[in-house]
Amino acid sequence: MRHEYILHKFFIIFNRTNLSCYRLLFILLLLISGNGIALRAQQNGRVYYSVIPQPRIVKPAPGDFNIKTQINICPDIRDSIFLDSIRYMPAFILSDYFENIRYPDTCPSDNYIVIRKAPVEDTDNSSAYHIKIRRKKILLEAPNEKGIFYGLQTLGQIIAGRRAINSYYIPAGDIIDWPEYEYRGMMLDVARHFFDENQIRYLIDYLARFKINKLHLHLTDDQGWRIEIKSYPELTRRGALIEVDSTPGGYFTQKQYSDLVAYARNRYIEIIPEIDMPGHTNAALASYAFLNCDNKRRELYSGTGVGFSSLCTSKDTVYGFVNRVIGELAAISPSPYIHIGGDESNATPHNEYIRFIDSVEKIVRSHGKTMIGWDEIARAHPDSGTVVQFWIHKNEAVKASQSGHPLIYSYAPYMYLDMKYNKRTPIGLHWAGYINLKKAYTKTLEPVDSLDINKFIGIEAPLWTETIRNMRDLIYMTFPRICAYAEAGWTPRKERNWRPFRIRLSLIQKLLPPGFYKDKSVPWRYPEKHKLLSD
Ligand code: TNX
Repeated sequence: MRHEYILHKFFIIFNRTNLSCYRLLFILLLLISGNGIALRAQQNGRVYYSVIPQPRIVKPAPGDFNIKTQINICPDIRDSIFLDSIRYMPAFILSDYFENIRYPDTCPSDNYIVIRKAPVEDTDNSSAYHIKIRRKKILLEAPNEKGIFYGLQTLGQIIAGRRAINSYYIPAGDIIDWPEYEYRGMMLDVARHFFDENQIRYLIDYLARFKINKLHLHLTDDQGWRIEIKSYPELTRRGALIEVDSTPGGYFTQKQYSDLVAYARNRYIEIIPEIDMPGHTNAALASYAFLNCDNKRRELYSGTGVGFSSLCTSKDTVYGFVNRVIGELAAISPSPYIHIGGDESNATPHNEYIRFIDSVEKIVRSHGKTMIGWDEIARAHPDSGTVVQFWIHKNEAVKASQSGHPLIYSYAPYMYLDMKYNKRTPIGLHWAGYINLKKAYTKTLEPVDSLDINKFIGIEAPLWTETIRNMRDLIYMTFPRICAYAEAGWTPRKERNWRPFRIRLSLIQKLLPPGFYKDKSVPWRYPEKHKLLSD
């Protein structure tokens, strides 16, 4: 740690001065010490670049790149389809930092970013990128558009961090990066309180900055059905009317849903839809009488209880309903996954539950999708490709991992975004404990009991919205914890380090949405204290 601060201070002084003799001295020092300084910077250099999630490999190099108000972008790409899809990415991601982004026909001799389609050494990961920051240029290489997107997000954070301390220099170096896990998600419950497409777009923009790549939407629950199903119009005509506390609800038309999927996709985020069943279905039971065993429509529900509702799992017509719902959803959702919930079905007899999950799994597969379910589904006999989302039941999760299922880590005591930060948090629940930023950062992906962490395809942080009423609440509970989860999902364990994470977070705090929670463990005034006087 000490080295890190000293090195950081050194760079600040180094960057502040334009005296070339100091620079000469620095280069001399480098030469004398061989790789000494560079290596130390690498070992202790987690704040060398202010990036969240922390990149896998960072190698400092001598010198620095001077950020001016204008930048030249020079794509070095022959593949015209590739070129078309990345041409406007730099402006889209870097426009906050440059008054003027130019695309000159011939590249100038300094102050430019070259973007190149090229493999990244030592990996064939489809999200990989390599950034080389040198005195006169920055080179960004990736084998595909997604890698370029991630590289530009990284570059944006680096610049934001330098700006935060008033520096217009980026220390030179190499960043070679790709994610540890393919699945890095957040879940939003739009059933208890509805969030519309514009609100979700706003959220997506911030999630993309931290390389989150899945957004799971919990579309149905006791309090509301939020997705148009053309075969069953009552589901939204009646089932979407209200939310918790009887405030007006809402839903997505299929068109709105598809537009949202496309918006997310442009930011390399996949939307995964969930229709929760056989429990958590009061909104459906209140819309169609035939879904109930007694053929009586239920009243709409605006409370926050769980475990009281169930589809009538013994009726053939109910399976016909599920088939048409999943069919319509599969048709508008490009994600390979459909989430069927399966949690807290306390009102479904055990044997019926097993039969139901096994049947629904076949239905999902018949529509060409892979099923995801909450960990209770491991009590049934789903296909080994079915994904089990571990939220609380350790035995079920262990059973799932032993029978070869891929798992998603969402363990409630470490990862639930609806858990309060501490006793004084005005909103949220605390049934799984309090989750401050440090716990979110250090505990996520810790083995629980005998669970084999190698079976996990990634992580997902769920935000249940019983007490989350609006965007302000959503931002307050999600940020900055989602940054900790993003890092758990992307950065290899040995590169994850709580103390420098706090400083990186502080340096890029401007990239968080206004209204985020200022967790006491973060030195939020770090940039002010380290602000350079000149530059
Ligand atoms: C448990 S997590 C639930 C949700 C609640 C949440 C509140 C899960 C699969 N089920 O229905 O909203 O707790 O934290």
